[in-house]
Amino acid sequence: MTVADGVYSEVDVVVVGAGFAGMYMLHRLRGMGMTAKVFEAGSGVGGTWFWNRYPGARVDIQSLEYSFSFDEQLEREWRWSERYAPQAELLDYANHVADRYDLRRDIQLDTRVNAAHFDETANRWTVTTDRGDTVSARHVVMATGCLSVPTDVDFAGIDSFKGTVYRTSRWPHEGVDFTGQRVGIIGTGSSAIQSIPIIAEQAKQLTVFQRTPNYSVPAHNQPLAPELVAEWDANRTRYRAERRYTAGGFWNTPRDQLTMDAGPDDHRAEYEKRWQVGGFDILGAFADQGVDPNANKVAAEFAAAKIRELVKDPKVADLLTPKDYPFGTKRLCVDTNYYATYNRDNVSLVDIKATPIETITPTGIRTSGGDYEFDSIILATGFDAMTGALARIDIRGRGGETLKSHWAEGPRNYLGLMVAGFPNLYTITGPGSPSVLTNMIMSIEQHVDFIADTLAAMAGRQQVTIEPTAQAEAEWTTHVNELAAMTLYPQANSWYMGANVPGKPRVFLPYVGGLGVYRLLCDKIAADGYTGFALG
Ligand code: N01
Repeated sequence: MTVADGVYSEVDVVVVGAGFAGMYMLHRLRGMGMTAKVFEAGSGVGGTWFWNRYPGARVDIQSLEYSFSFDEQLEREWRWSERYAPQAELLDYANHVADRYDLRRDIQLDTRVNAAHFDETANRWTVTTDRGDTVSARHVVMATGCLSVPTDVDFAGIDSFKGTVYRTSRWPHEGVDFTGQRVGIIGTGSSAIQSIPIIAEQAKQLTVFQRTPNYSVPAHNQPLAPELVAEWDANRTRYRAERRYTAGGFWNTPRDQLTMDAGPDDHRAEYEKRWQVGGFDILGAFADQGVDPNANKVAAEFAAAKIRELVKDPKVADLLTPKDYPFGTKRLCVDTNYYATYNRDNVSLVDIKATPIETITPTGIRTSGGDYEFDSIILATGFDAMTGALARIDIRGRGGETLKSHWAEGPRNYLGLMVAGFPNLYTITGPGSPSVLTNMIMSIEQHVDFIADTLAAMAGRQQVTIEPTAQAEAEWTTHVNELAAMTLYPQANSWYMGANVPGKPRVFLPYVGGLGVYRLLCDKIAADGYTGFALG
């Protein structure tokens, strides 16, 4: 191997990304006495919570659960302030974890991994970065995040705009004060839905450009009551153990009852109860709402009635009501005052499905319906989800095959974790794993523990490579797709389906079987000597 202009080094494992996944991976590897190097593109740790600093950014899983569970001591010493932690607190938590476990000395910030090539003779990966590093590693763990690469939206004329263009996922660290400004925001996904109510309170005028409305439920966010925290502390071990075997890895109360076995009054009462609880609990009201179109309509009609109740102008309420995809098949948004914000005099909604954006002008946005003038434009236009970050690294496995070509028709892998022909390469919360349908931190812990335990098992048997068989990969990929096809998810043009990125294969990306089922399967595979994997 030739060393060009970088520093050449050798480690057991390279980890790409220093979000929660990369940090916990490093911690586990250290505990096993393995050497590891973490590369992180950002100038700080925290991943999602490092980048997404837009006003109102906060987690949509309750903070008590959206945190590491691997260390009782860490759980005891960290205190959350709100039911749903705001971004700044989550970033503090990430930094606390980095300091508490002395992780920083193995994390190289401001460094993007460009390539990872497998050398079949040495059974090692060569990883190169944009800073000129070249590292040889036995294993590579991609902890690159599911929603880390913004989509390449390319509005004509954007460079001509004389004001400032912001992106929710690349928000200035010093924050932005919109006081007195005319602001336009493009997009109405979770990022927009969280930021619109806050920006509306600052701006002179806020105009929302909506292509597709989203369903959103209230967060009912509030300071964490000391009694609730005490109750959590007293029962935490049991709660954590139970959640590990639930579908989502977080608190919710799914029921077995079918929609059509209940009457309209029961439907309303059940959905209302869950609307008042807030968050994702509404997805568990009836067992069939995610699979039966008629059952789903009941949920959709309840949500539409709520929008009509909350938004005074019936035309705006109608525009804000989704009509062409089932309830819950795009990621449900969790908001604070989103719908009520449209009752403000300084907020207006533009339907860009009816009057598409034609160009950005020096002074604002031109749609087919007219011109709008702005001081600032915000792009809340989403991410190239789940495969985007991996596609941007030149990953080459056996025979020089690129991951990009292996996944040309959509991701193929085993357990969402490893790819045939790419030995010792692991994708934490990769496509085909429960990932984004779950409490991400709980899924991250499960994947990291599986990887760490696998490496320990291999070391015990003097094995140096592991990779899935082509057959196991084909069967898992079929299973992931078949399960998704049993649900209503594929009916939405969502980022779950890759539908938000032109040219991306239309495949349902996460595994819908649930984290608990998935965990049992992984445990069994390991206990049976790594069924479906070839070890050498
Ligand atoms: O992105 P999105 P997001 N012209 O893809 C529109 C997580 N998250 O950043 O639907 C005009 O949901 C697009 O319109 P359409 C969460 O998992 C969590 O908001 O394609 N419009 C859509 O309205 C979430 O699901 C939290 O028709 C364009 C919007 O932009 C995921 O991240 C907070 C356009 C993009 O919505 C992504 O959310 C934030 C174009 N060319 C994010 N391109 C929490 O609550 C796109 N759009 C924890």
